[in-house]
Amino acid sequence: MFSMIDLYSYRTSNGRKVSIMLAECGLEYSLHIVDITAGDQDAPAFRAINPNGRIPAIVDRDGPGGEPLALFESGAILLYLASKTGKFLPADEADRWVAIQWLMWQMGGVGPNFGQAFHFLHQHADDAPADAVAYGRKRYGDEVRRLCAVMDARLASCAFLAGGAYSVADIATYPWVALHKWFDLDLAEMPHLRRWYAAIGERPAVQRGMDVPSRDEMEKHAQECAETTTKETL
Ligand SMILES: N[C@@H](CCC(=O)N[C@@H](CS)C(=O)NCC(=O)O)C(=O)O
Repeated sequence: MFSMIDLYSYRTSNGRKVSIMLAECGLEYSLHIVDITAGDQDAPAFRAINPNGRIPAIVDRDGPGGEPLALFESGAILLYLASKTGKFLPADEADRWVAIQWLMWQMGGVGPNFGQAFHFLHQHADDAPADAVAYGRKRYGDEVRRLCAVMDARLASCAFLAGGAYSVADIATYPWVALHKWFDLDLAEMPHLRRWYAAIGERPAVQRGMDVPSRDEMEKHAQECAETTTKETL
């Protein structure tokens, strides 16, 4: 099927934000797997779309004025898709700014700090000095717990991060909270966050978006890459 939107992504929290949003908006798209473990993000063709060399990115061939638009930064992509479809961003001006505020809070706080905590817990180099690893774990682990406490307090008085309505702020934050077990976070200790996490996890579009690329798609992509490499080296 021909789709107007190309999604460049991988099975990570930042990538999943956009696949959830596309599923929630009911937008068809063509998926291009960018294997960030194989360095695909540095390929010149991808750098032409995202000079920052990170997933996710999209190209909307039916962008503003009918012209193609390439976009990177998951927060910008969510706002663009919300503006394109009129979904998941409140129409009321004050409510809209509150939703943008919580989206920015995710982009500047949750994403970077959860990402660094994950690195120091699970991805650091084998020869990284033990005291540096311990320092990183404490610094970013403390920040992850603080951010979760902020969410739990906010969600004590609101159904969703931006208030009464599900929005891009929730879509951006959910895939990071979904990693809670990797951070040894016990959601039972944060009942409001746990309630929010369970409610969002029940949404069919969220379930579809979280599984992009699927394990089958990843395997197929890896096989295709191996075949291309074999042909090129013969
Ligand atoms: N602020 C960016 C962060 C993007 C980002 O860090 N993506 C990661 C995957 S979650 C990536 O592409 N990593 C590749 C690398 O580090 O080389 C966004 O939200 O889009």
